[in-house]
Amino acid sequence: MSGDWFSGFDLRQDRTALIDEGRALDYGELARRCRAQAIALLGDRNDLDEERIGLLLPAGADYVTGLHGIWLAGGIAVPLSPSVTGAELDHYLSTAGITRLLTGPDVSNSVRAACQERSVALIAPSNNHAPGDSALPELGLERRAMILFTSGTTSRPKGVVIARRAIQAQVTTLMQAWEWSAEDVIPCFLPLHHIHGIINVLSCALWSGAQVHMMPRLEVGRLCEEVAAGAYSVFMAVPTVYVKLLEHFSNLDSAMAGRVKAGFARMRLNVSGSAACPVELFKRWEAATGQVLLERYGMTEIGMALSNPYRGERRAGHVGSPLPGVEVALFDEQNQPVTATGMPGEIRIKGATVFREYWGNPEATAASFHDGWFCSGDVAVIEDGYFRIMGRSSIDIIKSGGYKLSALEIEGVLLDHPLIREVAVIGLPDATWGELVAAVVVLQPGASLELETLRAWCADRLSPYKVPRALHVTEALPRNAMGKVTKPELRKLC
Ligand code: MCA
Ligand code: AMP
Repeated sequence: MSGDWFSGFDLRQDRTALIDEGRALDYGELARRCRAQAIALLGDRNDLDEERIGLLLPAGADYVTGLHGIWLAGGIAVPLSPSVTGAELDHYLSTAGITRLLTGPDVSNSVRAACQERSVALIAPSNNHAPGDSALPELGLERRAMILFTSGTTSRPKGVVIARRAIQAQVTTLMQAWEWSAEDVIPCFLPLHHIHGIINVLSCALWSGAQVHMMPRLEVGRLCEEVAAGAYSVFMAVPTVYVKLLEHFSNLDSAMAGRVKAGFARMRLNVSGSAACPVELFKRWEAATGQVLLERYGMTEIGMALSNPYRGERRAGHVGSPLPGVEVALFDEQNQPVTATGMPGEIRIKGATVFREYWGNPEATAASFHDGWFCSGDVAVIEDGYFRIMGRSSIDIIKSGGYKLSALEIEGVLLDHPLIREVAVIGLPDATWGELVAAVVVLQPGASLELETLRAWCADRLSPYKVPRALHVTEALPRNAMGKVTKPELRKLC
């Protein structure tokens, strides 16, 4: 993989790869910096031998050279959320056995403390020296390259291990299906600790020789000005971003709104994914911009699996059909393939794009596969060859603004609150965020608790997007005969 990727960087030399804070970086310079970073990481070693190196940097050139530097030196990159709290970081450091954290000078005290506690060295990007002709290791496709933490049906996030072969397969299937080319220009504002930002946006673009405009966070106003100026040809986002853009259009004067919409109309592709795109949103986006959103379906463990066609009918409310090289089928609860049209089944996936394992968790890895198929936990039907997602098999997974959150993880944290005796966390439907985190709590006798007090208490324990947005205090949680909280009933309370 490194051969393909970096020879690609070298071949393109003078073409712009990245725009970072208004500065252009060409592929030749990017390749040089990646090698310099790899050599700095290697020190006097020949190969990092899958050393886990955390990456805690905003979207920018240092992030890209850090990621590729780790890959070139034979390490495993562990990209982390810039909003990570000390407690969350401690779990990532210990689970993945991270030894060094590549980060900037303005790292928070809680991150410093968590690293100190685990003897993890904080290192700064080092990519400005001439790399010379020092040798980099020869790396095969089976080498593990990345660990991404994902929340699920367990209380703490699991580390999804992705080997070079899977990265290559994930990137190349999308390049083929969505017809990426070196002429493309894309903004990169999605977080760079998830597949959507890392693979679909950044890696597909760089592998194709395209141009990426790095944005540490979504700034809708600035983005729209650039869109109006015709900066981009491809746009990828979660449904929440399209909702926010439509809201923004309605606040612009009509001339500017017209220019922004025309900017979107001129692009060759607008993609939506990471969470269900409501049919209503699909239609509103088409009415505003003329763009028919291409909705696709993926998961941290498998990259992208299903996509509406680039050429052909893109069907609202559907996620399309299997991508090239990805096998996808529906199975019933007896593990039998579902063959009848319109019958629901669990989406299962096979192919080179699938992850290797959950780091250090063979039980969870084994439990997530059946007969070689990865079991997604998502339920779908197939209609005229188009998959339609019906829901998830677990009520404990919440999708908020494209982030996958574990109700159990949030409950575990809230239970430490001194006034909370029992808690159940659920996702409430929300037009902007898809789902919003809501906590239903039973308090200690005589206690009272306000949402804002709880949110403030959560601030240094949970990333902002996991913090409950709604709080409901109740006398007792509804439970079934087995004593298990019946979460569907809770929705009626909120
Ligand atoms: C921000 N906030 C959120 C979320 N994001 N609350 C709940 N859910 C969220 N997702 C909070 C902020 O902390 C803040 O809280 C308030 O909302 C407003 O923040 P704002 O600045 O307006 O939000 P934003 O910065 O514009 O973020 C919205 C966002 C972001 C751009 C949609 O959530 C985002 O980047 N989501 C994408 C996640 C993603 O890439 N997922 C892919 C994983 P307060 O007011 O209290 O300060 S899934 C994946 O990779 C698979 C493979 C796939 O299929 O793609
Ligand atoms: P993550 O593990 O964070 O990558 O999230 C993957 C999950 O996001 C999948 O298992 C689905 O539940 C959900 N997802 C991704 N894309 C879509 C989509 N287009 N429609 C509905 N759900 C989606």
